[in-house]
Amino acid sequence: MSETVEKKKRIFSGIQPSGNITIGNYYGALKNWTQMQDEYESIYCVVDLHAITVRQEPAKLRNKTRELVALYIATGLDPVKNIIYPQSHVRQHAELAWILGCFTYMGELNRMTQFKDKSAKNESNINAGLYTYPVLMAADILLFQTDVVPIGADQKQHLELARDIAQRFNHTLSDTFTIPEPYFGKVGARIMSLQDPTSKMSKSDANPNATLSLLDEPNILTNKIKRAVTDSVGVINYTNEQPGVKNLLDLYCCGTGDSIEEALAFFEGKNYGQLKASVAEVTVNELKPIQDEFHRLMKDKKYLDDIIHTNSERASFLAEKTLRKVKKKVGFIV
Ligand code: ATP
Ligand code: LTN
Repeated sequence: MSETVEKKKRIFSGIQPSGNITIGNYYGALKNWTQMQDEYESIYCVVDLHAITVRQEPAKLRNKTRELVALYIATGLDPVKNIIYPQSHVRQHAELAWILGCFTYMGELNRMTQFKDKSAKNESNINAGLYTYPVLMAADILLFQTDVVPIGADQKQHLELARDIAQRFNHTLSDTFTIPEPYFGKVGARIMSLQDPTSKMSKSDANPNATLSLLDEPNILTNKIKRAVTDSVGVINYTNEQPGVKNLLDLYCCGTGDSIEEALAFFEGKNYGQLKASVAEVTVNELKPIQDEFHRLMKDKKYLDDIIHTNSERASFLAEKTLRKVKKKVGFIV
């Protein structure tokens, strides 16, 4: 009897090596990735081409890129089962981005809220790369015929644009790209700043107390959580009127795997101090093993460089298949 082996669906996602990875990046993206790696064929990229849309110090960028590869592995992503690599090692990203840029309207890019936010923060360097950033992101995704893209809620608009570009290309020049679907985790899709819980926790935040870095020492994590902004209500509710408390409950549930209802029942009658102590304990327990593994991996530069080179070649091989097809469709001699 013949057995049909179902082909695994493909995942692609990425994080910029542009600062200290936060617990928002972890719960919003990385942790979901580790939970999806058995079910999907997964490609995880360190998007260094995206990172230079904001000025970076070259030596720091190089270190951060290697560190992020190590962090991907330390959080539990298997570098043999999955493809883990830096974006700049696979030139097809930039090549496809140029072609897709010719299938993207300025009107669409003008509507991107991340561009508006980032240009407000970088007034002296509103460069064309920052503007066309979403086209490069579309190229990342479409290059691998990706089915599913696990991201935080802030990337929803970019993913919708990637779908529109793919559909436009397919309609104009016949079916070429798989249309990707977003995947958002149940909790943790939007972890907020500890100091301003109405804005998202961001690794480029200038205030270190606003973010929990994945590599913060346990006592630093605990102190930052203790200092998190709450409110004067004094009762632990999960509501938009109490964004600080809501964020702490999200952090608690991301760490324990509890539902919000379970957490609310657990904290009933307790005060904010107790909530913060529990969040700190859960966070330290979650991050400590990752930190230990990260520090171990960072000592083995050869291992990391081998992973980077082997995986970049694997990614390049897959990317070239799509790029060749695209070049043929647009009328280049291939
Ligand atoms: P930057 O501040 O440099 O723009 P960032 O912290 O927003 O960085 P990215 O590299 O842009 O991080 O995002 C990597 C992944 O982490 C994306 O999938 C993004 O949606 C997710 N992510 C970022 N911040 C959060 C957050 N606060 N909560 C949940 N997910 C997040
Ligand atoms: N734009 C994303 C990072 C990113 C990405 C991607 C995510 C670049 N390319 C492709 C998913 C798929 C961000 O800023 N978080």
